[in-house]
Parts: sequence; C-alpha cells; structure tokens
Amino acid sequence: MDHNKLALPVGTTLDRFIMRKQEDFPYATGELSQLLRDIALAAKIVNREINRSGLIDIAGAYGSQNVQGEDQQKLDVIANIRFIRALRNGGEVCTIISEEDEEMIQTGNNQGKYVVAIDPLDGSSNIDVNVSIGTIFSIYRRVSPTGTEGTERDCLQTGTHQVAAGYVIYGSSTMLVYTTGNGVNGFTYEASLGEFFLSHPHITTPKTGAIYSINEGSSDHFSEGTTAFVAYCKQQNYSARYIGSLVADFHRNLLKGGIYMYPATKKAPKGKLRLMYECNSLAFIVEQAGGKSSDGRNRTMELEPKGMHERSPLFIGSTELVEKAEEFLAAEYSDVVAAL
Ligand code: P6P
Repeated sequence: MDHNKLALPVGTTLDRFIMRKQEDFPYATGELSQLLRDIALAAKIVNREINRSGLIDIAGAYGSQNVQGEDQQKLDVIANIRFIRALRNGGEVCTIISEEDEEMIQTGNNQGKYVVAIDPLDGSSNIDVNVSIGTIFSIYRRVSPTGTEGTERDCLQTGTHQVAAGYVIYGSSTMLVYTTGNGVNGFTYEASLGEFFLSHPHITTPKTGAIYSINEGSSDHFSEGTTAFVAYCKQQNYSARYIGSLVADFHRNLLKGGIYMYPATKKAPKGKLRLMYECNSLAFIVEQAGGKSSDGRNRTMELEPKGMHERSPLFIGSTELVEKAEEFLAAEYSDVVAAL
C-alpha cells in the first residue's frame, strides 16, 4: 500500500505534514517545504503580536500610507517586517511583492528559486475592534535564471503558475490554510505548544450555498448585473454575511458554501482587491477545494497581470453561485455589446 496516499490523521503537525507530502514529489528538494515552514514561523510571530495588540502600543494607525493610499496600521508594518524577515532568513525566496511596499523587495537570496506575493495583514482596519484579520500569500517559481535578482517577469506571472497559495486567519482560533495543488488542508495553531496541527484535512467547498457577501453600502455604484444578482440572492432568501475582512468572509464561505463579491463599481472600475496577493491566492485555494473564482467573466487565475498592485473584481466561492453571478453579469455585457 502506498502509505503516502493515506490521509494523515488529524493532529499531525504542519512540519510532519509538509515532510510527508514532500515524499509525494520524488524530485522535491525540500526548498518549497522550507519556504512553507518560513511562512508558518512568521504567522506564529504575527499571531503573538496581534494577540497582544490591545495590551501594548501596537494597535492603531502607523501614521503613513501604503502604495494603495490606505492608512497603514502599526500591525500592518509589523506583519510586513516579520514576513519579509522570515522569507529573507529562510533563503528560498529571491524576491517578494507585498501590499505594503510599492517596489519589489529583493531578499539578496539570488539563488532562491521562489517568488512570494503577500498581503501581510489584510483587513487591518478591523484590528482595533477585535474582528478576524488575515495574511494572504502566493508562491511562484522564478522564471529568470538563479544567481540574479528576481525580475518583474518573475513577479507578474498568471495565477495558473502558482506552486502554492494560502492564508492565515487570526480569529477565534488562528488557522493556516494552504494548497500546493493537491487539495486544501487547514491547520489550527496551538499557541501553548507553538505548533500548527492538521484540523481540516482535504477541505472541499459546497457546490452551492445560501450566503452572499458584498458591501451593499456601495449598491448605488453597482453595475446592473451585480444589482440583479444581489436581488436574485434576496429572492432565494440567502443570508447576507459581510464581515469586511476578506479572509474571514472567504474562510466562512469556503467551509459553509457561499459567494464573496467585490465587484467593479463606477467608483472602482477594477474593484478594490489586488490580483497578485489577494484574488489569485484565494482563487487557487477555492479551485483546489472544488469552487470557482472569476472577475465576473474571466477565470481569475488566467488574468494577465500588468502591474504588481493591480486590482481585479472578484466573484469567488461555490461554483454554482459564481456561475449564476456570471450569468447576470453576462446579460449586462450582452446589453453593452448590443448597444455598441
Ligand atoms: P469595503 C479590507 O480593507 C479589504 O481589503 C478586505 O479585507 C475586505 O473584504 C474589503 O477590503 C472591505 O472593503 O470597501 O467593503 O470596506
């Protein structure tokens, strides 16, 4: 019997899980395994900072803005430093793109085979009110030759080229959920032991659901298609659930079924969320769990990135709900085409 194919028991540590799964890749040399460990280490450190944020002066605004023009929170900056340091010290990553930095970050590890795109702490405006927040990341193999600094071409790969992606949700419990293209597994952090333990093996998302997540405060700026789909959700008596923290909304819908939407609006024609380190990362996860992700028309993971921080509309979750939303949006496109 091929023991590698046996499902590992709940309670397996992340380290052991990574090692056992590495055996599934006969030519794996361990770099990706080490990189995943580096991310988990940074997540443990950030988790500790978040848990203490009410007690020491690291909550609140940092006093500057990020590349997106958003007020950086102190924990945004701390989380960014922690993940960059862990990836730099781990040695496997040559270049990083981060929501918190306008330019690519060269780690100095020019022999590193991987590039990481990361939102170190998404939803950070929720920190001060104790709402769940998260880290979102994607991992790509570099396409430029090793021994040199990573390039923009290394960073601007389509989502289909991800070798791994995941998120950390710092919530009622802290979880790391990731995929390397062979399904999705969730690990819950036990702080007293300093370990992530396999708690959600082989996560699959329901084909449909009865939850829709969208900021209806922006409904005056929705397109006709988005407006029509939201009306459809209400007619179906779906529940409206919107935390305003992407990782929290996504994680709930992943487990229970549902759709999260951040559509293009008249105010934000490309939506708000970033393709490289929010949309693509969660799209890889949701597809591996049996769900779907698009910009309303095109598969998220096939969108050609034009800039490290470019935005994309996001419709993500249960396949049947995403496809239903696409039907409503297609109707508006057909009207547009007909009007041409
Ligand atoms: P809005 C947080 O700033 C974030 O990037 C996501 O975590 C969240 O889903 C979204 O923006 C909320 O944006 O415009 O609804 O407040």
